[in-house]
Amino acid sequence: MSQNRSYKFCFGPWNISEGQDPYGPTTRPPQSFDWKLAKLKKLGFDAMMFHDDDAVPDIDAKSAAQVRKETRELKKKLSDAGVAAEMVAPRLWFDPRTIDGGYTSNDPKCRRYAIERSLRCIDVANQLGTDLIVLWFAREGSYIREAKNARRCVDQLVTALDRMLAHDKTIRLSIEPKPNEPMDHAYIPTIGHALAIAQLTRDPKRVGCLIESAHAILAGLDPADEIDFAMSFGKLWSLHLNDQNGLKFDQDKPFGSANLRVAFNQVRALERNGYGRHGEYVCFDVHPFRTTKPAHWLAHLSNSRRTFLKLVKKSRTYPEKQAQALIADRDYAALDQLVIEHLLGK
Ligand code: GLO
Ligand code: MG
Repeated sequence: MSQNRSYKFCFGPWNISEGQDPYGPTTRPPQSFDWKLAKLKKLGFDAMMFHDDDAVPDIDAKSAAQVRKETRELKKKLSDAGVAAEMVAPRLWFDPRTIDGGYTSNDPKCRRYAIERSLRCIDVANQLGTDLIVLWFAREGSYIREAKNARRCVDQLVTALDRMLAHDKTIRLSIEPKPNEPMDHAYIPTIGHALAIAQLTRDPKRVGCLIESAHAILAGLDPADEIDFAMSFGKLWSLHLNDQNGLKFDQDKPFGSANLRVAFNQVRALERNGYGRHGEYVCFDVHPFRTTKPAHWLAHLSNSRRTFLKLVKKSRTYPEKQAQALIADRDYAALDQLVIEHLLGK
């Protein structure tokens, strides 16, 4: 049904990262935004994702007029390069006012800051020509259960979502769930939670989700099932494909790097649901390994795209008839082997 569809690809400036981890400094020198933009196009990508402060560095220190001016300049740069802005996300996890959470901080002044910053982020998105706001609720959770009232936090999240929906009548909010890291437990850990909280807002139709493969795996879930679930609601508006080797720190490995079969099943789920038909992008939220030399540090992006396209082919050449016969016969051992041999190739 979706045989001739092609996909549009995307990554963010933070995906060309410098190798810092909690135990050591950077291992590669920083690159300029212009360099990243030029590389994006060369690698066959179509759009860029933005945090609000990727678009306007040091956004909190700037006046509304200055933010508008810098956004206008960025928009021109993107148009000249033929690159779209896929989304803008408020980065609510760096500022001292978000130490105890953004929308769910126990301090009302800090909650106010988080909302005001999010409204500014919406203005930036408007100017960049995207109606998509991505909300990764980095610090909306707790380190210890007793520190916050989880019931009140749900109300606070709804209040924040409602303020954003009221600020702009066309904007869509795409929630990116993650069960942990940096928090011990996050309040919106899965797609089920994201779609459920959407129903509590003033305009549920404009609140959807973004699935990141690694985040689903960290929640002990299968990302392909998360895709099918979200797409049953028509609410998968963006996607962060990557990979994750079990329940560890968030690894953001290249797509298919840890488990090719799990990656294959994600591609099959996207294919059967027609992901991309409404202009959605395939984004890779991947990072280079810390050991990567500057000369090779775009490989994780081009490799992820390459693996994705190869898996699209695998999905379109999957021996469906044979598989259906085995399913009808309940011969799942043979079905299992059919999948393995299909992935291994000739
Ligand atoms: C971290 C998230 C993060 C978000 C990004 C966009 O685990 O995946 O990279 O995707 O900040 O909001
Ligand atoms: Mg992500």
